[in-house]
Amino acid sequence: MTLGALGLNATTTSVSLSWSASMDNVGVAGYGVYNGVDLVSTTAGTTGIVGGLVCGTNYTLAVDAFDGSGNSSPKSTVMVATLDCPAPVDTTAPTAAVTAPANGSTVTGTVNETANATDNVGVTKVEFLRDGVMYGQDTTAPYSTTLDTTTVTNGSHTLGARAYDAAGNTGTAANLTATVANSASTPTSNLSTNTRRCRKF
Ligand SMILES: [Ca+2]
Ligand SMILES: [Ca+2]
Repeated sequence: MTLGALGLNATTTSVSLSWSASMDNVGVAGYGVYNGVDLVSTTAGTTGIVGGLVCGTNYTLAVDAFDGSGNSSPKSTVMVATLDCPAPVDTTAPTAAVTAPANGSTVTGTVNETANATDNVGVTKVEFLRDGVMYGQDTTAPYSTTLDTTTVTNGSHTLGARAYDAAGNTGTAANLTATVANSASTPTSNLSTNTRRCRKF
């Protein structure tokens, strides 16, 4: 008994095999399908499936024919690789922390808000939040933006940050509190200085 070449079709976890009937068809009782030296299944037909395989891995599969007396043909073997494993899905959220200004600080004019952000794959964006509303963003480390505090009311405000990764996971930093204390008299004092200078001349 002899078998011809094996036809095959691989998925990520299985390989389907097909073969032509043995030339000695009259005496064939069935066929054995092997993964390496291990017999996977026997069949009277001319197709078989080897399942439970690992993606992206090479296997040596084989088929032989046997007759009713326990005689087997030489194995017809084939080397086959299962399909590449799918890319792993990133389910780990980034972490973020605001690094400036200091919690509890008093701020005036234009201030820099900076943040650290990390991710198991990569941070794609950091959004900066004032009182929970995004007011700036940065897509490259180091992460920072500027806040013009003259556009907000004097008093206590929260500053936060939210980091994103490419899979859409987000990590939100703990808010810090800063007190905005812009003085409305600042332009007046400049005028006073100018006035004094004028008097000298
Ligand atoms: Ca991630
Ligand atoms: Ca940056």
